[in-house]
Amino acid sequence: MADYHQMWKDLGMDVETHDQLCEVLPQAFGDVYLSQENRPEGMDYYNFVVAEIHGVRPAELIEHQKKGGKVFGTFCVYVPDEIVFAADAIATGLCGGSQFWVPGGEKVLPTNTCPLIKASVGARLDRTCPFFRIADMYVGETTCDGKKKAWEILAEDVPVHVMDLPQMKREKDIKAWADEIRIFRGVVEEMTGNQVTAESLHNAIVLINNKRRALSRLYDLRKNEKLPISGKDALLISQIAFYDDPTRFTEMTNKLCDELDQRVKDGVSVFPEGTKRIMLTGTPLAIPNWKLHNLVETSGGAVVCEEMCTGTRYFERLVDEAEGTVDEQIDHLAERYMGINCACFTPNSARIGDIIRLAKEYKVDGIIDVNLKFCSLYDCEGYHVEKALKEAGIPVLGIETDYTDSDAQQLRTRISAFIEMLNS
Ligand code: BJ8
Repeated sequence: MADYHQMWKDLGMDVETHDQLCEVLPQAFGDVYLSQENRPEGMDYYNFVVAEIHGVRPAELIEHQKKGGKVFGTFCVYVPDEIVFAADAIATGLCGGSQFWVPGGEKVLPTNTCPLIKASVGARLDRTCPFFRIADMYVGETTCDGKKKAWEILAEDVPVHVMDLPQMKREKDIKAWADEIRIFRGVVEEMTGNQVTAESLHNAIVLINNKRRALSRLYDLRKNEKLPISGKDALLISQIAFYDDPTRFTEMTNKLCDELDQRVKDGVSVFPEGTKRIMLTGTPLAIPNWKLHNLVETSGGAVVCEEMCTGTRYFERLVDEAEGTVDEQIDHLAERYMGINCACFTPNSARIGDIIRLAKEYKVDGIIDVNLKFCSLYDCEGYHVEKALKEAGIPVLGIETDYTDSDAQQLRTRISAFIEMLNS
């Protein structure tokens, strides 16, 4: 990575502690990613993004701010990036996926809080992530209890706007979410000094839909019997989608998909024939959480799909691109976003339908139901997920884990046994 120390100092970061993270990340990335054989050439771009993860994109965001632009940090796939981009601002994902930030979060949160929340709070309070320093405003939501309380803690340190997400999906809830988006529009307009117009919102909807189209194309390629790309690489792309420039990301992902199309035509696969096809479902895997994919793909399996927010929940279904008033377009946004099936909703039976549909589409042999430790929403929903999968005759393995490596060996044993069972 180039030298960004001055930029980090200017951001008020704890550069010394941050250096420790910079030291371990390349090794971890090399072990998990660069050791793979026959990777598509198009992955070079994403390798570069990771190598420069706290450099290139943060520098772009700072450049944008120097020109008077604003940056909004988000933590959930219900927050509509379209509103932010329509006001000439930039949205960037902020979810923390590393154990490195967890102890910082534990200084202010109970230990039995989900690691995603602890890492996100720790990254801000310990001043060890440039993205968390750069964002002018954080946008939270009322999805789970831990997050709701985390916003209150973060708000002591940085401006936070919280969107009130309904927890049911009746007609009135969709209307309520549209109203929340209208309030969010006002907040973004005030913060940026820019108007969200019918034209700018339409352009932003097309911009983000194009990103969804590219991801959808990538995932479709994973439906092939011969897999042109590993699950690990697909996960990395999904993770990068949250903070890369959307236009460039779409272009690079489509370019990669062109290469993968050719691989499919040539019958190239990155896994030996007969490798068991595994789908992951459950809580999101924020960057740099590659633990489970790495375990599966070094235990004789291939991850072919993620029914997760770092997966299909992020890109499935497009926002209606019909031109109209800002109000009409906000209604379209509410419709699309309320179609995401997170465990914070009750009932959430549509998610079960999604999992079974995806299992068929991706020709899945077995499913791993993943729960981040202390996420009671997905943990409790696991009852219905696993029951439905058993009824559908789809083998399932339920696991709970966190960001540490302490359970890696035990998980490897269980995952290997599961894959072996699928083979027998
Ligand atoms: S739409 S999954 S991104 S809330 S933080 S709920 S893991 S205890 S991240 Fe999420 Fe939006 Fe839902 Fe997706 Fe559980 Fe942890 Fe809460 Fe979490």
